[in-house]
Amino acid sequence: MKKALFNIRMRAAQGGAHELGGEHISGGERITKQQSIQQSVNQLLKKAQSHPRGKADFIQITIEEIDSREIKRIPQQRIETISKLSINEGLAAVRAELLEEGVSKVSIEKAIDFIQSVPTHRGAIIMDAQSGNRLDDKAIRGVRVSRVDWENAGKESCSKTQRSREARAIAAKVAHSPITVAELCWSDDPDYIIGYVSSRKKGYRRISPLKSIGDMRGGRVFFVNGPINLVQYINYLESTPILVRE
Ligand code: WAQ
Ligand code: MG
Repeated sequence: MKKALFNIRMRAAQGGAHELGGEHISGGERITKQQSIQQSVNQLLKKAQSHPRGKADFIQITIEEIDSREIKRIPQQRIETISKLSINEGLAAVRAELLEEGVSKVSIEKAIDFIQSVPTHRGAIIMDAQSGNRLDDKAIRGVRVSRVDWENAGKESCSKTQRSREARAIAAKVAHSPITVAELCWSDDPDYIIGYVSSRKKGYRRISPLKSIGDMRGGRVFFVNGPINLVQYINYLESTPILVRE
């Protein structure tokens, strides 16, 4: 018998729904079995309701069955930790890692500028790794990576490690696409100053600090070498169900 799996996703905003101009507070993704739906919904609701970015007045939780035959299982990435003493040194490490991935200096600066700008986007932007031009047309919504989780999700412990786990699941899915050159991310949560550079070849490099406590700016950039099939790439990121092996 085929075991049904469900994708659960949450988005929360303040000042109304995102599409009505509300400010993004939080989002989350789970893939769970039928019997764990309630637990996952509770976890995501708790995340939305007790978020350091502020009080959400719009929360949407979507539950969708996914065909377990469509699910791909992929390996997790190698993790490296780069800890620096200052934000400037942290950002210098980001620049060095991205240069090694073949991302141009122009693109690197545009990506950092983008993540340091407001308003915060709900999803990621897709950027040409050479020109630094933004390639997607998703405006402030950005591209939301969905349908991704750890293979044995639901067993995680505290919320501190949970944040890194969620980020590593997203990064593994993004890096698994041959279209992705590299990803740059840091949190938009004011209490979390660690970010990462990730790629299929070199894995997941946690880098800190990339901002100061209290800073609400953060975001994600996926670098690609153009021209790409944008529709196919976004479809993979949003819709292909992926479980990351522990
Ligand atoms: N798909 C695309 N972009 C997303 C997604 C998603 N599913 N979720 C978040 N983003 C974008 C969005 O612009 C957010 O503003 C930004 O990324 C940051 O999201 O190992 O917590 O969920 O300790 O705040 C890095 C962990 C944590 C480093 C990153 O991101 C480590 C984090 P957040
Ligand atoms: Mg956040």
